[in-house]
Amino acid sequence: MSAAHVSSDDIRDQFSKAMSAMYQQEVPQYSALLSLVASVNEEVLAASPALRETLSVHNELARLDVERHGAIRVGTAEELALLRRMFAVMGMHPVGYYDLAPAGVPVHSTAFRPVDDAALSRNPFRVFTSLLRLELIDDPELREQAREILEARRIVTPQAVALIERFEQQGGLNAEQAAQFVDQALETFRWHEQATVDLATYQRLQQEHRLIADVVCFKGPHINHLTPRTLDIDDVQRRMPQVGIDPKAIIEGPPRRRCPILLRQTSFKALEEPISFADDARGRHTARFGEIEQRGIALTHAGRALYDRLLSEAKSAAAADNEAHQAHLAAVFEAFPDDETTLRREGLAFFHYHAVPGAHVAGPVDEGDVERLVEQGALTVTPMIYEDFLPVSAAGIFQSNLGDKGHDGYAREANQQQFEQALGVPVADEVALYAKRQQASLEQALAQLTG
Ligand code: OOG
Ligand code: NI
Repeated sequence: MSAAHVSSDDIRDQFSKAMSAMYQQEVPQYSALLSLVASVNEEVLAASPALRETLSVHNELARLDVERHGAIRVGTAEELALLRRMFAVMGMHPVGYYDLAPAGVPVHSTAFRPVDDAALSRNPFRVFTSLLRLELIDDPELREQAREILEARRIVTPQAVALIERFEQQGGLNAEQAAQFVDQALETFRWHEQATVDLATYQRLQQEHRLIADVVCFKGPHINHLTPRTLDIDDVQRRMPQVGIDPKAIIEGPPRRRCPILLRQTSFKALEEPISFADDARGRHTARFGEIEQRGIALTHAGRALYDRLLSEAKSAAAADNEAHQAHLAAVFEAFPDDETTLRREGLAFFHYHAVPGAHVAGPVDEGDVERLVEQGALTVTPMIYEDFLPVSAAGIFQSNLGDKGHDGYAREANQQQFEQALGVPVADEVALYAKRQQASLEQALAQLTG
């Protein structure tokens, strides 16, 4: 990157802000959700100076108000591959593979997100991106029709394509090009109230699966939700109805804990919006919603296996409402250690290590000395935040927006290889990324202590 180039982190920051402004304008209820989240966050901070202090030490206060993620759904391999190149301009790379077919949603997905410490701390904006699995449409004629409709559309403007190519050739964009890129990239995610198909086609696709109609019948992959970060998701869930927002029934993910783990999410139900069809018929489409998230510590393979086991244990007794669900979850999750030291010593979660400024130890030290150095106060440890998604939670979010008429699970196998072929590159392994960052922080901290 030359000095004249804007950093990808800055482009992502500009883009996420532009996307938020566009979505607030398109979906006023989302603005209402943002205000509620802002009040709850302020109240939490006012009530807990200690939390404010921790957040400010970890440089978290400034980015509390930036959206944490959005989601889109695309129809073809070519679209997915082109968006991969678009997101790369913003320093967002495909991490993780999520198979939603078992939950009756005919897509598989990845998250485009920043990967290194500096980029994540600058702006962690990520986009959960799903690829429709057309092969799951049983009716061959409908499948072919959907394919043709998708092949005829262009979801990225020619100007954006040119700027992506510019970026790839030059290794960066200058300020003017970056601003143009943000403007043009935004066009891909805009809502179109005019469907590209006639009413009958829409209905046939809708009948096959509501999600298929949503992906196939429009000019592009409209952003279907954005998600701010809250400091108290239980409070936001409780208060949504008070501001006229209809929340989904339960908060997805782990229960409330002293040491929050992974990711908790809830959303408001998708709005019914007026649309018109190519034959001038009028109708309504339900796709767009708002979501909130609260993130906790990233788990190792062992921690994740324990989480998955407890979650499925808890699921076998599905609860009637959120309060009952949370109480039941909390009881089952008593088996999950809930203090940082145990999580670390048992290798259940990932941490950042820091050398205490001014501390010095006579070397050599290695990883076997970590416990002793922490006890001596030479090393400090902070939780590494989970940056990814959870397939069971994602399925719950999808399903809450698909109405009563859910779909049985598709029996077809997950097909990461097919997804990666469409994407054009393998997805990164999220657990390996956390492990690498933890290791790097430890090596750096030990080097500082003995340096
Ligand atoms: C994506 C649903 C999943 C999440 O946060 O887990 C999701 C979609 O509806 O397209 O956004
Ligand atoms: Ni989401």
